[in-house]
Amino acid sequence: MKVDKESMLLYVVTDRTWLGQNSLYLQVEETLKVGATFIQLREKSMPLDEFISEGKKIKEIAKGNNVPFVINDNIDVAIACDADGVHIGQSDMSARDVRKLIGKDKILGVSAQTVEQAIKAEQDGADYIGVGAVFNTSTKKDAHTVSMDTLKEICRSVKIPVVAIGGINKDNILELTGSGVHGVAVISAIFAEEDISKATSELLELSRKMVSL
Ligand code: TZP
Ligand code: MG
Repeated sequence: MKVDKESMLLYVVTDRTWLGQNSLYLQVEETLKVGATFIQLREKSMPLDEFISEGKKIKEIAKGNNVPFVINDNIDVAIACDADGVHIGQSDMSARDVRKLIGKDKILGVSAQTVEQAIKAEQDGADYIGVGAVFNTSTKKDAHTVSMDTLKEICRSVKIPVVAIGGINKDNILELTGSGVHGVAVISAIFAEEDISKATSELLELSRKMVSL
């Protein structure tokens, strides 16, 4: 499975922070059922074997909903569970090396905070770029803020799809209108919400509006 601009519309990144007694599988299923267009499994402190078996299950859910599925950061896990691809940051292995490891058919997403990083990622074989944090967020403590000007410049500088991330919610998403992004990636605006289906549907509709205005 490869990505197109439409798959960036509502890119969902998982987080267990607000999970409580609920099941991450059911939550992922819920967001995909109502139209989330991409799923990234992000686990920051899970033993490798658990991460792999979780990845295999999420892969089936994503496949059943025909949505691309990537693993955050961990290339070994992505390969072991035969995910559609992997998403890496600037402090991870270089995009060029990751591309060699996963092959040309897998999805490679790269986070970029500057125009130079975005151009390099595209040259190194990235399929899409994640840019952020575009707004303040408490979900990722070490996130750097990216200005609206830089976001626009990145969108103008690369041909591959660009998805904005960081602090995006239904109240500020339309501020991204005209930036050139193809969609939004969110964590708390979905997983911190009581009603995940409703939050997903609302964001999807707003994202469609944002990219078309
Ligand atoms: N990368 C940049 S900001 C961020 C990540 C993973 C966190 C996004 O989470 P939220 O809750 O949507 O602000
Ligand atoms: Mg990372």
